[in-house]
Amino acid sequence: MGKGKVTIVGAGFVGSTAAQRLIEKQLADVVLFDVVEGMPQGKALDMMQAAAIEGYSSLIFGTNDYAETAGSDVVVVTAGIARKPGMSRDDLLAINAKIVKDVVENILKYSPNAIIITVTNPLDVMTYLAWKTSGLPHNQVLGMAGVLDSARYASFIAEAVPCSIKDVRAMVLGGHGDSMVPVPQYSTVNGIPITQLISEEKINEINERTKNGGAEIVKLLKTGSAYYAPSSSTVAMVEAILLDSKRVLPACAFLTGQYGLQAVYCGVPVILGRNGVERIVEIDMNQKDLDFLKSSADEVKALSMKLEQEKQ
Ligand code: TXD
Repeated sequence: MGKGKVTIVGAGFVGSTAAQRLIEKQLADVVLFDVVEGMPQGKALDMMQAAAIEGYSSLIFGTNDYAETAGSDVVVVTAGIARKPGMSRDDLLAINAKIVKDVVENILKYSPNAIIITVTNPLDVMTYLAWKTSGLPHNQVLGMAGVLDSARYASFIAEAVPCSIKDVRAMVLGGHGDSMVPVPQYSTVNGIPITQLISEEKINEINERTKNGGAEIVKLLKTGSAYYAPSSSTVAMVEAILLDSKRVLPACAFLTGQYGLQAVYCGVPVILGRNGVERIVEIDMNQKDLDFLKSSADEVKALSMKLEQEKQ
């Protein structure tokens, strides 16, 4: 495959940091879109000038015009507002729904066959909405959350053992909210289950910290939410798609009966390649975790329905 084209909609903290990581890795040329006039152009110019020192040859272009996004292979949607202290991800529902719908409609005019990765919160519902609005096959519309939640889990595991984070493989499934499901039995240090390395009490503590990982950072920052790890996570997904590398990553994907869940977007392990979600991997889970996954999916479904009712 030749050099790809990636559009990032929303040139805020997550969007611009993801753009920077993408061009530094020379994965694709990037179009950075935002509704704020001049801002994406300014950031893109700044990053283009950094290329003289960093030595990357990917191009980045900032715009307020959707026409410039034409022919994108992958479109990342980070447009919206971020959480403020005390706000839940769901408080963002109505505002961000309007934005995401508008973004997807415009993107499709110029890139009718793109793979869309949503990042905007509340993540699972926004991914459902993006898919509904797009009319695309569901393998082409997915959301970023599990990679981030698993990265947070991995960092807490490495700290608790303690061991190199390079050897940690962590798994967090479910919705991107308070009901996410860290899965210790599938989390390992170089193949060794963490249950053999960390006490049950400490694992429970880490699980809770993972679930509140986003809120912990929001509270510290006071304005805005996390963006370094979120942008890394997004770029890992874009990379797997552009390079068709078939990585197994947790992502928010449309379920058609897997895990006993029907017609809902939820975080599960998937195989990511050039066609987006190429397979949903069903792993054996204990009943307790399956119940958690189901209630997490039920919450997403309830919010998606609330959104549809509000539209009417
Ligand atoms: O795990 C995850 N999925 C997440 C999600 C991790 C981190 C952040 N998460 C969510 O992503 C967060 O709750 C927000 O909903 C989005 C974006 O977070 P970010 O921190 O980047 O927010 P910013 O800095 O406020 O950037 C949002 C940009 C800003 O520049 C706006 O001008 C722009 O979105 N915006 C728009 N762009 C295009 N089109 C429209 N309509 C629009 N409205 C706002």
